[in-house]
Amino acid sequence: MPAYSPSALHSPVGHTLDLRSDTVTLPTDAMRQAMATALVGDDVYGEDPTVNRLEALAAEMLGKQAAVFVPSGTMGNLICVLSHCGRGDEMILGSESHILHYEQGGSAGMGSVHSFVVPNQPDGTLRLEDIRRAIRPNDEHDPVTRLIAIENTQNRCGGRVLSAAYTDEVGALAHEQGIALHVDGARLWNAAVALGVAPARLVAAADSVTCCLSKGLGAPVGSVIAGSADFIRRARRNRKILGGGMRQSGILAAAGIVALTEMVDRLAEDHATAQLLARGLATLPGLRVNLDAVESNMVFATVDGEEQPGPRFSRALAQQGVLANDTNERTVRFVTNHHISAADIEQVIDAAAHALATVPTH
Ligand code: TLP
Repeated sequence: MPAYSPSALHSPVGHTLDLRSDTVTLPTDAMRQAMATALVGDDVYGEDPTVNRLEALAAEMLGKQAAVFVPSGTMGNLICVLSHCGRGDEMILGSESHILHYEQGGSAGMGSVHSFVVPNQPDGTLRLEDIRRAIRPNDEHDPVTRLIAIENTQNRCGGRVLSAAYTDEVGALAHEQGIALHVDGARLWNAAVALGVAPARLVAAADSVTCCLSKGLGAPVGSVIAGSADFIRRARRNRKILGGGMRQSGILAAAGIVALTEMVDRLAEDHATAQLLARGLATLPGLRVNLDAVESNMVFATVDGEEQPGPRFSRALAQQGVLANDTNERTVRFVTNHHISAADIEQVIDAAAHALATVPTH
């Protein structure tokens, strides 16, 4: 059994398959090896050679002048918002965005940044006309629009992939008004693999991007922010004030380098298992899956039935040794990852068939 196997998880039926998120992925043997032997120094002094190497690699892959290593995607997004906006400034963001739903309102709480929410379309985009309407005129009643934030892949819309052309259009609209564009690219690598496009191309129009190393890429900790050299200088200051200035963090960055050099291409396998899973779940009476919406490593299934069918279904799945998160009273999210093989998918579908039998349908 390899050291990184998720065998610590046991269920009443034996080996647990964890599809709650790709955040559950454990570091590979190559990562542990790289961590054990990493050259390190004090990164607050800029003296950790491994962090410096990771930042240079990330900047190059993302086509930006500079990058900074941060502890998490949440801190990365917050640092970017703080680095673009001042108190009372406004950010335009999507109704299904991670920044809106899952970051404790940190941009307001920590930065006094106001949010103007526009609806995410089912394909994960924000309509350009909605963005245009949301941009404030130069009127002393209004806050100042400083930032537009989009998400690629778009998590709550189903892991939807935004094209480079769309991002270019949002960037052009932002820049013609003197507004910055931020991409929450927690899973930008998935989008790049799904489209067969370089990550740098996907964020060519962005002024900043946050990308996670500890989701599908499997690193234990960390995200990177990339942008212009001047932006990254501001981001470093904001990382420090948030307590994210780390010392011998090359230990962590070493795993991040393995993530970026060895783990990106294999995301195609997660996308293939998501397709298998989606097609299998769609055959089960009582579950609905929009197959056209499955573009990366996420599958959202809507559960028919009464009395909170989503949470009931996910609880029953857990009894069958399959973990998945209900995202509302009817919907359950499955995220494929490098611990879930094509062969495991049969077990997941089997467990789903059994779990559905427990959901009341009167
Ligand atoms: N997403 C997590 C949960 O927080 C919901 C998940 O399991 O999907 N941006 C996006 C689009 C994300 O999906 C996430 C994590 C983050 C940012 C935050 O990353 P971390 O967890 O590193 O703070």
